[in-house]
Amino acid sequence: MNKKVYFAGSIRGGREDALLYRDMIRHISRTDTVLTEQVGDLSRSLKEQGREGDELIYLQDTELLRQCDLVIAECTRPSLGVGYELAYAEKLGKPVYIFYRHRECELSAMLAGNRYFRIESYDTKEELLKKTDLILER
Ligand code: 6K6
Repeated sequence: MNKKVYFAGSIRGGREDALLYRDMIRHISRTDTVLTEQVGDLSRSLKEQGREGDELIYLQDTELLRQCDLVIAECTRPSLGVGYELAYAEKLGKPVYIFYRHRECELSAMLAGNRYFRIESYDTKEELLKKTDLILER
């Protein structure tokens, strides 16, 4: 089924995993629609856009959260924006799937302790993509 996926990943929290986000977005896009392709865009500037630019991002992303069927987040790199999006999605009752590399980070207790979230750890990109396929019922 063609699902509308809100993919969340760190931007100002740090771009170390941006290539991985791009590959995940490409993988999901083979059968489903990713509403947030910019998260995997390596060419975009991270600089503040000013209050108005940031307000547009906030308004657009919260609207996309209302539109999506589910949220998939990669949370190895901690990000205030991603944490906010996950709580927002929970309030909207959207299914939320969280991935992280357990060898590289200690997931926040505010995520790990919340049974609403479906949390999966992984080691390799191949494992991550296989687990993503299961979520998308491929
Ligand atoms: C820069 C790089 C790619 O896009 C940009 C422009 N900025 C943003 N555009 C769209 N969504 C954004 C932007 N900055 C943050 N977000 C949202 O917050 C995304 O949906 C991410 O999942 C999350 C990242 O938050 P931070 O706190 O790491 O920036």
